[in-house]
Amino acid sequence: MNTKHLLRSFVLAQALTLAAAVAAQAAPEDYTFKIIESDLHSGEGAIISVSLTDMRTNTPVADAVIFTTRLDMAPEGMEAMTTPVEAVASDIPGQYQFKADLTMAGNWRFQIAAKVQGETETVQGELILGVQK
Ligand SMILES: [Cu+2]
Repeated sequence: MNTKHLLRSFVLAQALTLAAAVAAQAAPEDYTFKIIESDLHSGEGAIISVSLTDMRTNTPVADAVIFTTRLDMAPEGMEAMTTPVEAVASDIPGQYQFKADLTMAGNWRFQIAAKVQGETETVQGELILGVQK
């Protein structure tokens, strides 16, 4: 093997390493939000528990920074009917809790946007909460 050949295989190896690194990088689709507590009733101060999971490894994602939430009744044709959402501390890694006044029974849409460590893009979730009387 001459020097030219050696250099060429070195460059190729570098390119392959780079391609592997890019493929291993996380994408927002790798994460999923899910409702934990499904027995929700209308009223003040309802607690909504949500889990965030890395689907590649099926592990909970702790320390995500939730920076936007919106809770409205869009599934019932009442998109303008919103209610404020307050983040509440959670002791369980990968679980996020929120407090809201669910002023009406029916289906609510909960939108979440989060920053996850190591993920440059925003991770977004849209969940439907079935709220009973
Ligand atoms: Cu409503």
